[in-house]
Amino acid sequence: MFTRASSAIMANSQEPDDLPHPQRHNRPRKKRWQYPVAYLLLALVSLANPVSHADPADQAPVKLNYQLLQSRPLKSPFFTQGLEIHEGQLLQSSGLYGKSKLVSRPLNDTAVTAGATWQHALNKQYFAEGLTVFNNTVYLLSWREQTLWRFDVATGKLLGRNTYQGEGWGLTNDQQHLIRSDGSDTLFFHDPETLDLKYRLQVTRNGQAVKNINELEFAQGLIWANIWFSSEIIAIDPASGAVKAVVDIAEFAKRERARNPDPNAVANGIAFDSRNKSFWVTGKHWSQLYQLHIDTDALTRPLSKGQHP
Ligand SMILES: [Ca+2]
Repeated sequence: MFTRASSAIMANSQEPDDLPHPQRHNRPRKKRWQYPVAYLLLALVSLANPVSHADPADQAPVKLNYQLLQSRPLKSPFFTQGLEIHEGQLLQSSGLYGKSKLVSRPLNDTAVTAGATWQHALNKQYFAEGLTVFNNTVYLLSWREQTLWRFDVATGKLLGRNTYQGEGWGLTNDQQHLIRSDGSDTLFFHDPETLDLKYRLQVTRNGQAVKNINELEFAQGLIWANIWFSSEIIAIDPASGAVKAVVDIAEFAKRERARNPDPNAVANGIAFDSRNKSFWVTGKHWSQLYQLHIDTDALTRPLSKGQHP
């Protein structure tokens, strides 16, 4: 079903020259030699102050509509912390101490109990968090244990582990870095091999910091993210950190809450299927996976320079 179209683009088409200039025609005319000097001074001022006149952080995000393509029951309860699709396999991690696990199974078989392609149960001292697949390796975060595991995506074989500073919430990658959230307004870009921290990116919406960033998904040149205790999914410009678009899946959150009043059963989990450009979303202890076609045509504004395609 479609949600009602609602564009939040703030039109600001009135250019300075459209404004009245009551004194424009009363100004004394400059001599011809003064113009090159004025332009030179303007150029020098611009070089000294390389600030864009159109700060993307100041622009309101676009509200994107979606179409529900299908919903699919999840028979096994997942306290979903990570969700990603790799070559038709759905990788899903589930949190909580003593219950944490990582499962890989065919995407078209989520409702069947025929079994997973492979799975791991974590030791009880670990709380599983976000995951991502890069170079045929599954990377899995832990919440406060500062441990990241690496598994072979095809077999599930443990390849190794790394440590990092801070908390692990969501994880994705841009084909160059692992991108981690920690529940704050900051995304952390790590070297996939060493896990060295390369840089941080603050996420802003209308110029204001966005906190509680949770599960992540890099798709269509943007970083899509759940916000803890919100039904809104934000789409972040990976170059500027500005929120470019918002998708609200409140109808599914309400539906799930009617089944399960647990206040912790919030929306969490975004997986992009590149084969048909659809998004699968779910939540913690949700009963369903929901496949959406998100209308990204509304993202007509050009993305920032340096952004990954
Ligand atoms: Ca994801």
